[in-house]
Amino acid sequence: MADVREVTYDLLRSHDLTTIFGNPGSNELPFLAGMPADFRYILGLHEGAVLAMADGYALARGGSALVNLHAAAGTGNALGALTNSVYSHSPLIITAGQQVRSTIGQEVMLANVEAPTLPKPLVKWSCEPACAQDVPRSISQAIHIANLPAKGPVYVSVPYDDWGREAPPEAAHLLARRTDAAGSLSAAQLADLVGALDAAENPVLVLGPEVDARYANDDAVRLADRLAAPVWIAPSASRCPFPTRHPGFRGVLPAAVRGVTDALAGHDLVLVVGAPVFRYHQFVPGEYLPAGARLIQLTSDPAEAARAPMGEALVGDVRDALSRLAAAVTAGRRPPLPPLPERAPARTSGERLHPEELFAVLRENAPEDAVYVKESTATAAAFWAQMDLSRQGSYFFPASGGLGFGLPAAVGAQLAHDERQVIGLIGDGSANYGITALWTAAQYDIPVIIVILKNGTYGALRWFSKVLGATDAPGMDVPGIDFVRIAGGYGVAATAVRTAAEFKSALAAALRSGKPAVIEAETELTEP
Ligand code: TZD
Ligand code: CA
Repeated sequence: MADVREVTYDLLRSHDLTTIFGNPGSNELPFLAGMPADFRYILGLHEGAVLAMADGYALARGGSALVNLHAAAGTGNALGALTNSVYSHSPLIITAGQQVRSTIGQEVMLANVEAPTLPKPLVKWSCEPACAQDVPRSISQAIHIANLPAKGPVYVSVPYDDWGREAPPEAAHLLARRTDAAGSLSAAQLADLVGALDAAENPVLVLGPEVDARYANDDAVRLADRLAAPVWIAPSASRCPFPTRHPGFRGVLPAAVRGVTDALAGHDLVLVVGAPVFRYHQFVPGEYLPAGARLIQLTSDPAEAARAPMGEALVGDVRDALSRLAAAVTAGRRPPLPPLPERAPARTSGERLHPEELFAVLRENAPEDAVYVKESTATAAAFWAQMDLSRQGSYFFPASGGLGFGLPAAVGAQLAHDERQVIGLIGDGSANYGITALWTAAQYDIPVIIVILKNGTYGALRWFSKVLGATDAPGMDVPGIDFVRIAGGYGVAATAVRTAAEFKSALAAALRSGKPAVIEAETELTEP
């Protein structure tokens, strides 16, 4: 008879979860000992990096990822990173080792007291199975919950003496279980929506991360073309759902109430697809919508639909909705939009490399299908001004705003992508939260390129401090960090550059090397 551990490995294999991102402890060793040969273990040195690597892997792969943490301490270290997985709807299956079942109540060392409560409210679901025999079914339940809409992370705590117990025969059914969502708009809902779009004088599309996550970018382009409507990316963009050189592309909406309303002025219908309404950041109160505008949101997430402060919402699959809308709306009601004006040349500054120059070098020299994981907060405007992104899955940014995602997520994304170069664009502040992922890149030979934009300060906070009138707050600068030596210490080749020409040649060398590389670029401070 198979034991709980064997059945669990079979179950994980049946869901293509054969990569384990983890950092082990005593509670996890009984599960990990004798790991089957078709599984691989990716060791991260801090659980924040472990979780963000798994997240990057899941996002790039368009699937779920398995994480194994050590009890409460390991879970606690991962929670900051987990805030991003909530808002990127990453179906992470997080397991944590627990002390021997009969000793948890005594609070022995490394017992995870109230384990299922610990990761709340960040996880969609959490549990510690009621008995060893229910471990495989509980993990199966976790996997299905994580992957059904709205997707999101889940957590299962497993006492380590459970693994060797006999599994019940009915656990075999779990290996064949499949669940799938079937949330399409009804014919009547579709007809209403088509009617609204056809009747609108001046409709606008606002696209969010779910469009890119559902590989619906081309459907969005078809809809925009048929409507000849402009397209914005929803505020606080964590992905890029629309080609940035398309005639309709207008940029990323500002993350403030008044900024959104001003940008959408003149539109009578705002169709928001695959985004919350809205993820604001700066508090700039005002009217939530331009006068006379109707807002309709399409999302797979009932919570996103319910918590919006205005508008109507339809909950269902956004890809299905976009492709059916694109086929059904009346084309040719407006003349096609003219091509975008030529891009302004990259800004320069006297002394230091301007981020726009750096991004222009990337645009011209990195592979056209490169994947960018960005976590440099003061360079948002520079990035969107200079980059061309045209493909699905080309851009990832921390979805909750929690730093420590970017560098490890770039490593995880590169692990998922044999065929696309992943380039991390990481601030000299952000880099530190997940820096240990460099060691994982070196040890597992993951050829990610990490560009560290070194302006010596928490640039976005410098800008925010002006917005909030708090310019004399302490703790806003990060001078004196040598990333070349840090990267070298973790086993990753690194170079420092100061000019666009130096960056161009360092980038070319990194691309040629097929090895992980860090490029530290001294850059000018800019505003987001
Ligand atoms: N800690 C965590 C975990 N997440 C955060 N978002 C912050 C602190 C606050 N924070 C921001 O929101 S932006 C920022 C901080 C510290 C500055 C990041 O600096 P950077 O990038 O060097 O990475 P820029 O380009 O200089 O802004
Ligand atoms: Ca910085």
